[in-house]
Amino acid sequence: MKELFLGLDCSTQGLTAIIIGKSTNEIEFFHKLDFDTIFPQYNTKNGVLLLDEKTVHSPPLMWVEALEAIFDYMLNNGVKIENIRAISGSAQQHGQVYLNNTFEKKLRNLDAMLSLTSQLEHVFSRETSPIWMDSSTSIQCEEIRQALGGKEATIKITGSNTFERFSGPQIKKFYQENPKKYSQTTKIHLVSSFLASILLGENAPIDYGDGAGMNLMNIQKKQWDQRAINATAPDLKIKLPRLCASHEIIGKISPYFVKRFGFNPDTCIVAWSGDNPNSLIGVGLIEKGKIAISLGTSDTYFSYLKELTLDLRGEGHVFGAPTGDYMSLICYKNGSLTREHVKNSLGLDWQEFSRILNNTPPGNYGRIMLPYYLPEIVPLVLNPQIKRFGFDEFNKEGNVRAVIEGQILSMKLHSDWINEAPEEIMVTGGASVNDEILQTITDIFRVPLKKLDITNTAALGAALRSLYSYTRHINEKISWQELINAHVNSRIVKKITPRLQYKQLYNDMVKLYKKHEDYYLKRGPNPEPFRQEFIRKYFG
Ligand code: ADP
Ligand code: XUL
Repeated sequence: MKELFLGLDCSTQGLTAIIIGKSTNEIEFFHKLDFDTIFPQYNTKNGVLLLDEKTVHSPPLMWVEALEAIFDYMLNNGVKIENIRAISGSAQQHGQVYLNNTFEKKLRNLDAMLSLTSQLEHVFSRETSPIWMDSSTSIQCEEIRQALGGKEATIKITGSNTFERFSGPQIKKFYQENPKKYSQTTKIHLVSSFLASILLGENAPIDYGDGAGMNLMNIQKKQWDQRAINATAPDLKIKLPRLCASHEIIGKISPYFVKRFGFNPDTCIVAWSGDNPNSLIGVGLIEKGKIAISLGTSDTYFSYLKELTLDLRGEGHVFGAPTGDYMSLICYKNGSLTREHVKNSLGLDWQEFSRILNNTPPGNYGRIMLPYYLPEIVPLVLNPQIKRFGFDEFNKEGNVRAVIEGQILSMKLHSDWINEAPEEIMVTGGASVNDEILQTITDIFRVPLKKLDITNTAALGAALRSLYSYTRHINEKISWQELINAHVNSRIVKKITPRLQYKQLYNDMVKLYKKHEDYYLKRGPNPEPFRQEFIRKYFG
């Protein structure tokens, strides 16, 4: 009998399941449900409800329905569900789920003859959940930051400056705008701990990885910080689940799943975490020297930290890593959806997009794009607009290369606080299938880049975390290194190396990009003379 380990990933656009075995490195099962396609009744686009430009929510009941649907799919597609020994999960970070006083009772008394969705329909004290794409809480960010003693103090306490999408400012806004509904809320979960609770049949804890994305957890002590809680909303402490280590087995699977889908009653549920901490494991970052870039709905740049290293400038974050250490992260909202917008507005498919990228020269004849199609997190841009310098929106060649170079130059520019120069970059996420985009990343960062044969490393990381915790549980310890060698390093299928002839060009272009950013965002000097000089030097 093959023992199986399940990792789930509830991302912005879909729910993915990956099953791995203990002794082989095969992926035993993979399936992804796309929210918009499978559940049109929730009216989401790319998994979200755009309530206005700054207010972005998702329906939490859709996540419940997706969980149910993926288990149905597994049941109908020959997965030996009874052999699954442990389950862990991953979810988009920061989003909150607001629950009323019926939630836990419902979870404890689920009827296996009825659907999860019908039984959990009325457990929400807020029907939609603000997610990481929401940028509507600048006022609350300022209020919390002031109450905690300013930016630096906030970073030292919580690991990050206050950010619009972080759970604390979002909770504060809900309390200020809907005090009655806030008082009817008995639990506030993250997406990760909410889904873990359903599997567990009771309120699940929040792990140190996802908890650090709330502006509520003390990053040194890994406990809820009373000052941050006081700065956020009254009676908040009792509404929050407890915090736990990411490797904790938080209990056995709820009887509902045993009866309805045939799980073994001893199936262990391992704490869920955020998609980025899960991906840290899924791409094998358990030591210094490597970084990862994830090109999913968001683009993220992250690395493993042995010691707590804060970004006092305030653009980056520090989260708990699944290994018990830390990780650094920078998140860009203008990731895949912005690339898609440019592609679609030019009437291209991905193949044509890649061909154009391949046929246009690095440096793009000095064309610069500030790619703010959506409000941006880093640098902070609340009123988005794509800015083009030296070309217009109809120029196919110009736009394709400019959006990719703009995104990557910005990433290079804003990641220099992580002062360790990486030796290699692991890439992951949906857009990492695109080798032309990857070539631009390696050229700009001047570091070799590796990718795996799968793009959902958050789900793989969750599956690995379930295996890791289970083996500790049965006293059969496997180290992280052994697991990563077997399940991650063996999946590396491609290495792309930088073209050194573009070293000086991209050195100059990062500086040129910064001048354009400063001009647009900080009223810096007109960058046009510098752009002309760049054109003369490289394309004259
Ligand atoms: P998430 O996990 O955040 O839901 P994924 O990591 O699955 O998202 O990435 C989905 C994105 O991948 C899509 O929005 C799409 O833009 C992008 N994508 C898919 N194929 C390509 C491609 N060939 N080139 C560039 N981007 C792609
Ligand atoms: C990280 C972030 C996003 C989400 C969605 O801080 O906001 O990466 O986790 O994937």
